[in-house]
Amino acid sequence: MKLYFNPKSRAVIAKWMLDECGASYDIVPIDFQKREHKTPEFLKINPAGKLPALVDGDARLFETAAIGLYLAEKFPETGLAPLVGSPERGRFLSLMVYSTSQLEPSMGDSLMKLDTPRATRLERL
Ligand SMILES: N[C@@H](CCC(=O)N[C@@H](CS)C(=O)NCC(=O)O)C(=O)O
Repeated sequence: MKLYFNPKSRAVIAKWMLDECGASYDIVPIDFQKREHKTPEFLKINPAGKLPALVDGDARLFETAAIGLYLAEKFPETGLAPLVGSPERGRFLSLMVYSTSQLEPSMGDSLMKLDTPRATRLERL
């Protein structure tokens, strides 16, 4: 596998997941200043031109949550994801998607001192 990586990016999350899985992978350093994430070659992997991105044979992945889900399924022996069809699976999938669709934007709002609409908050995880 190849992880397209910059240490000042969400790619650290994907790297953490690869390490948790004990996966064998190579790091492809991406220099944001040189806009290496906007080259035609990289855009074939992630058309959004963002990190992280992971290549595994013919599989090309982007979005942190998608990479986490993919790796959890690729390495079932780690027990990082509840089995497909198990009752815990629904909560696992919900929280994986929530992490980047709701939680992260709210954190961004907070950092930028913007008010987060109450409807996007989970009162109890
Ligand atoms: N929702 C995406 C967000 C990806 C993202 O915004 N990545 C940032 C780094 S943390 C990036 O590549 N920014 C460079 C740019 O947008 O040009 C994910 O979770 O993978």
